[in-house]
Amino acid sequence: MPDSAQTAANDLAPYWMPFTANRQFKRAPRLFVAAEGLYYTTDDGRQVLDGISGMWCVNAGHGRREIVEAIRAQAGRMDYATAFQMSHPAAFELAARLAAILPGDLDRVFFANSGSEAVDTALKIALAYHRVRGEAGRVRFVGRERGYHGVGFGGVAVGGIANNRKQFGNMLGGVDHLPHTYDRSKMVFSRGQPDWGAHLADELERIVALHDASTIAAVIVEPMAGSTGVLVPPKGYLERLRAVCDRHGILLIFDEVITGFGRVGAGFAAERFGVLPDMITLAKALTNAAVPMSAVAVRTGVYDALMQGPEGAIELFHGYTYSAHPLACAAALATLDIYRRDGLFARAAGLAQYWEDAVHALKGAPHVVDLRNIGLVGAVELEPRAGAPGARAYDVFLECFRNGLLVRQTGDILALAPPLTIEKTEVDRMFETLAKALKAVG
Ligand code: PXG
Repeated sequence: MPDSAQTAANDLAPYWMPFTANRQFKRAPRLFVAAEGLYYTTDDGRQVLDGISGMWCVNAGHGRREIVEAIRAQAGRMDYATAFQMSHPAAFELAARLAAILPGDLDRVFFANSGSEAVDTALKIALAYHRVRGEAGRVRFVGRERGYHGVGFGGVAVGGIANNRKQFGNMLGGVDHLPHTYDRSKMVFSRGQPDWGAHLADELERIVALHDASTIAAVIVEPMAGSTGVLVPPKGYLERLRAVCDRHGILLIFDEVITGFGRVGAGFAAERFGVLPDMITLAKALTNAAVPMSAVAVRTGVYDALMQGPEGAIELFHGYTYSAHPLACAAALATLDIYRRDGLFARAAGLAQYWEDAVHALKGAPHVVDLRNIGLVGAVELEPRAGAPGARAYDVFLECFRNGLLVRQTGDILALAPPLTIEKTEVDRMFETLAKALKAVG
């Protein structure tokens, strides 16, 4: 690197990092400079096993040539075309390909660029759907405690994370929350779905009774809560949520930004758990994270309800400059090709038992108070250090990083979600590194 570029790279001040302790990070930066397969290379030349698939998104592993080539070819052919009153063939092809693999009649697809935008889009579609059907009073949303739905004003409001609101207040009114589904005393060390907790879905009946069904537009949940520490849905819970929504004409939205594309042991959580929502939000692994892109898949009935009025009228006043961006479409199509050709969803499902055993082998390791798993997702929950919530898990995260493993720390929980291409030997390596780190950290 020329001297001037080196100096610029060394000046860490200008970059305001997202969801990061900026001052702490900049005192001891951790930088990746390359990625291939399951491994990153750090700026000091070390290999680090990607135990979290980037951030729940690189499901096919890093640096897939087919995806890189598809992006390169598309960029050379046509860099951009507006999505408003114009389009390009790959957008239609991608929507059709998604419709073909999504469960049920989730066959209409709206494109955006991030999970947060997909969530905003789904919430707006829910409002528009009820309005066009003459139920304009349905303006309330129901989310869930410990839910994460991105950082838009809608997403933080329906989300159930106080920290994401306390700096900004809650600008979207009319939101209520279901209780989260985690109770350690009832489900500690459950393998897969806990047996206890289906009844928590009935809390929706209480919320409906409180506000009246005629005021509620939609319920939004992550089928498996990812960001707040891998909360696997209790057996029967999602089914009951669906039944209550049906009873009251409330739309059910599954936020599958994390769970989509093979992560939980099927193509989608809706499929894995056998519950069909009215909308699904997707992002992350849609393009294997190579280009930002998200989508909302909508059941045909919801779409059809909005195809009203004069044919020349815009049916939904919503969209983004980069909706269905050509580079993102190219990346997504190449990604779907890999998922299909390599059978990656089935591969992940096939590895899930081995993974589960590896996760639960940490039982009895220092500080471990709970272990959770579903598909190729795992969580290790630690006893917090007295008076210092999160500190112990952060130290484990650092220790793992020093020893060549990237995990995700959230509070006192470590989340694990490797690329679906991982081999058993690398699963073993992940858990050996983690076990050593747990012993090393006080
Ligand atoms: N919904 C869900 C379920 C998510 O997990 C979003 C929406 C927002 O997506 P965007 O693309 O706007 O970031 C997410 C994002 C973590 C972590 O620590 C999880 C996410 C993002 C960053 C960190 O688990 N998920």
